[in-house]
Amino acid sequence: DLLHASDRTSLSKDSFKRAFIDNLFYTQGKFLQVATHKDYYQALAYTVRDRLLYRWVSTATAYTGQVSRTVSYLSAEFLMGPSLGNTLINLGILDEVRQAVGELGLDLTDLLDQEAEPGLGNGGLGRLAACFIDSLATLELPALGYGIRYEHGIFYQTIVDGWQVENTDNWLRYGNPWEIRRPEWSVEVKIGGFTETYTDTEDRHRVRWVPAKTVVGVPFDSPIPGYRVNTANTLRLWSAEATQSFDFEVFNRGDYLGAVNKKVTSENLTKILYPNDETPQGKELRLEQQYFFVACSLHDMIRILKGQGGSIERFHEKFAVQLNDTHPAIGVAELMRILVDDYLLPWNDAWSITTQTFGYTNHTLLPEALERWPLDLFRRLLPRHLELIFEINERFLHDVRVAFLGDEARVRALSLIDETGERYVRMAHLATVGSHAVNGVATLHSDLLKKDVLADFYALSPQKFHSITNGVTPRRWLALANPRLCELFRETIGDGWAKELDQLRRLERHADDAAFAERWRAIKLDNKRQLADLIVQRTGIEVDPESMFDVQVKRIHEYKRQHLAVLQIIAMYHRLKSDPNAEVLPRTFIFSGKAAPGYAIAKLMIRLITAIGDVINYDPEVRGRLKVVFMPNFSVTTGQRIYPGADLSEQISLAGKEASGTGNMKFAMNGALTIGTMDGANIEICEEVGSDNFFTFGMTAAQVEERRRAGYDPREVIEANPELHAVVELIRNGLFSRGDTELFKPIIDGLLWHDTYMLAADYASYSDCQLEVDRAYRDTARWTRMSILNVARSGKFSSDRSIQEYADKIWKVTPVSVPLL
Ligand code: 26Q
Repeated sequence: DLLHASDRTSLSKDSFKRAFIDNLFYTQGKFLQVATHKDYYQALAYTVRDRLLYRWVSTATAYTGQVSRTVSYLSAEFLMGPSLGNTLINLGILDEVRQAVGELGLDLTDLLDQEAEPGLGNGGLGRLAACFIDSLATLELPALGYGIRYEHGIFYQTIVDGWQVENTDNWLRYGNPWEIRRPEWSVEVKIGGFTETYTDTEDRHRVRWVPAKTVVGVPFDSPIPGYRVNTANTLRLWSAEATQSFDFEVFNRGDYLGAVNKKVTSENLTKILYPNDETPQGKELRLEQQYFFVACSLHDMIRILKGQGGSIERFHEKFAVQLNDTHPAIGVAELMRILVDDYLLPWNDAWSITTQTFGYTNHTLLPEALERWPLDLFRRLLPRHLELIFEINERFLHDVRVAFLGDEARVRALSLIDETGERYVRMAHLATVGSHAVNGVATLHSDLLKKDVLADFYALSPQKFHSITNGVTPRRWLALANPRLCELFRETIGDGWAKELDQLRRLERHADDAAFAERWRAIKLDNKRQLADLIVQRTGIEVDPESMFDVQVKRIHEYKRQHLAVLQIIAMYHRLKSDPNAEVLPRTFIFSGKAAPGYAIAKLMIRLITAIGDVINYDPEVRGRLKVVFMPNFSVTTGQRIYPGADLSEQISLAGKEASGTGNMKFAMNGALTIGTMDGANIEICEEVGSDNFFTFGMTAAQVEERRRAGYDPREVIEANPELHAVVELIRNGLFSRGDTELFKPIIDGLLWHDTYMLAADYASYSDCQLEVDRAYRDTARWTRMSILNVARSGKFSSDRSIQEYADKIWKVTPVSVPLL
C-alpha cells in the first residue's frame, strides 16, 4: 500500500517533478544552480527508473509463480542504444515528462542527448538482439536476455585526414543508472586445466575436469519494459571479476604482485568487445568470453529452475534457449557437461534435454565468417568440452553413416571437426546438431542455408529448418526517432500502429490525397533540415535539405559494396564535368559506418569516400549539386537521426551475400525508397511495398552463381563499358589522391583482377537504375505516393511479427500478463 501513493511510482506530473528534484539532491548531491546537464540527466534517469522498477518487481513476482516456459536469448552482443527516450515511449510518459522538466526550465531533448550509448555490439546481429528483447517484453512473453557487459563497447570512430581512427569507447565513465549489480547471483566459471578418469562409488568410470583457473561472473541486470504493458523483462549481462580467495590465499601466498596480476588478467575477460563483424578472429580471449557468458547463463537458469522447485530433467520444459549465431554455441557442450558430469544423467537423456532446449539462428552466408576454433586452442581452454564434442560427433556421424550408407564424403562434410588441414571445431555444426530448430533470417537466406551452407544437414533433418524474417522495433525506429511522422499517423489512423504495425495499411487510402502528401513532404523536409544541421556540426560540410538525401549506412564491407556507390557517384560527377549545363538532379550522398580495425580494404573504402567528397564538394563547377558526406561514428543514436531524414536507401550488396539486412527496414518505415539488389530481406520489402515502389537492379543470387560458373572476367566488362572504364581510370590516375596512383591501387586491382563481389557485373544495371530514381524524384507527387506506400506496407518488418513467429514455431511460449503489485 505504501507503494501506491509514493513519488517513486506515480506518473502524475507534480509527483514526477518532486521526485526529480529529490533525486537531484539525494542521488546527485546537487542543487539547481550548480547542477550540470549530466546531473539533470542522471536525476531524470533515476526518476524514470523508479517507475520502471515498480513494473520490474511486479513482473518478477508474476513470473515466480508461473510454470510457463521462459525464453533465454543468448547473444554475445546487445546493441541497445540509449535507454531514457525508449523507456519514456514504452511507459507512455514522454509528453508528460517533457512538460515536467520544461516547467523546471529544462529541455528534455538536451537531457536525452546526455546519455552515453551502450555500444555493446558490432551491427545488425547485436541490434537485432536489442529489437527482439523489446518485442519479447511488448508481447508479454517471459524472457531473459543473457550477454556480456563489455567495459568498452564498439570503438568510437573519428575521421582524421579522411581516414578512420579508432578511439576507446568508455560508456561507463559517468556510471550507468539503468543497471543493478547482483553479486548475490555471481557464478564461478572454471577454465583450462586437464581431465582425468576416476571410478565413482558405484564403480562406474567417470571423467573429472581439473580446471586451471576460476573467474567469477557478476550479473548486472537492466529492466526491459514492454510497450504500454506492465511487463518489464530482464537483460542480464555478465562481468568478469577475480576470485579473491582463490588467487590470494591458495596459490599466491607471498606473491602479492603475482596475485594482483592474476586479478587483472581475469578482469580482462569482459574488458572489450571484438570489433570484427563477418570475419571472426580466432583469438583465445574471444573463446573465453563466449564460454564465460554461456556458462554463467546456464548456471543461472539452473538456479532459477531449482528456485521454483523444478528438477534438472525438466530443464527444457522451463527454458527455450536461443543461440544468436554460433557465438554462444559452446552452450550445447556446456549443458551436456552439466547433465552428464555434474548430474550423472545417462547420455541419451542428457542429449534429449539439450536438443529440446536449444534453437540456433544463423546470420551469415559468407563461408569465411563461419566460426572455427583450432583444436589445440580449444583443448587448452576447454579440455572436457572438447571430449564431449568428440563424443557428440561420434554418435552423430554414426547416424550419418546409417542415413547415407557408404558416403564418406558426406561424413567429412558433416563432421563437427574440420580435418581438411589443421583441425578445427566447426561451431555452426555443433549448433545445428545440438538444436531442435535452425533458422535463417530472411527467406532467401534460409533457402540458401538449405541449398549451400548447411545443405548436408538439411538432407539429414529437413524438419529442423525454419525461416524467420528479421524485424525491427517500431518503438525506437518510429515512435522515438520520427516524432513528426508519428504525429501525422496519430491524427490520421490513431496510435494502434506502434503495437500492431500492420495498421499502417490504413495510410494507403491517403496516398493520393494532395493535402496529406503536402504534409508528408513537409515532415520529411523538416527531418532533412535537422539531419543537415547534424551533418554540418559533425563534418563541417553544408548540405542542401532540398537535395535528394541518398543514404548508405551500415558496416563497411566489400560484400555490401559501398565502393559500387562510389563508382556511380564518380560517373555522375564525370557527366556533370563533361557538360556543366547538364540537368543534374541535386543529390547529397551520405555514408556512415565502421570498418573492422584490421580490415585494410574496408578502411581504404572509407578513405575513398572522403577523397571523392574532398574533390566533388569543393569543385565550383558542381555548384553544390552533388555533395558527398561521411558521417563519423555510426551508432544507434546517429541512426535515429539519419533514417528519418533519408529519401533514398542504398541496399546494394551482391545478391546471396546479405543474410537479411535490418537497416533496409528502418529506412522503409521512415518513408525512404530503396534502391536495392534482390538480396536478403530486400526481396521481401519489394514484395510487400510492390515493385512499382521499389528500385531493383543487378543479378539475382541464381544469376550470380550462373555467372561465376560461366567464368567471370571483370576486365572484359570494364573494357566494354566506357562510363565504367572512365571512372576506373579517374581513380587510377590519382584524381582523388592528388596524383598518387598508389593510394587506391588495392581497390582498383581488386576490381580488375578478382572483383569477388562482382561490382563490374552489376554496374550498368545500377547506373541505369539510378537514372530511373532521378526520374521518379523529379515527379514529386509520384515520389511522395511511393514513400507513403512504403510506410503503409512496412508492417511485416516489425520485430513483433518476428518474435511471434519464434514463439509459435520454435519456442512454444505463450504470454503471461503482469498485474501491478
Ligand atoms: C565472431 C567471432 C569473433 C569475433 C567477432 C565475431 C562476430 C561478431 C559479430 C561475427 C559476426 C558478427 C556480426 C554479424 C552480423 O551482424 N550479421 C548480420 O546479422 C543481421 C541480423 O540478422 C543481418 O540482418 C545481416 O544481414 C547480417 O550481416
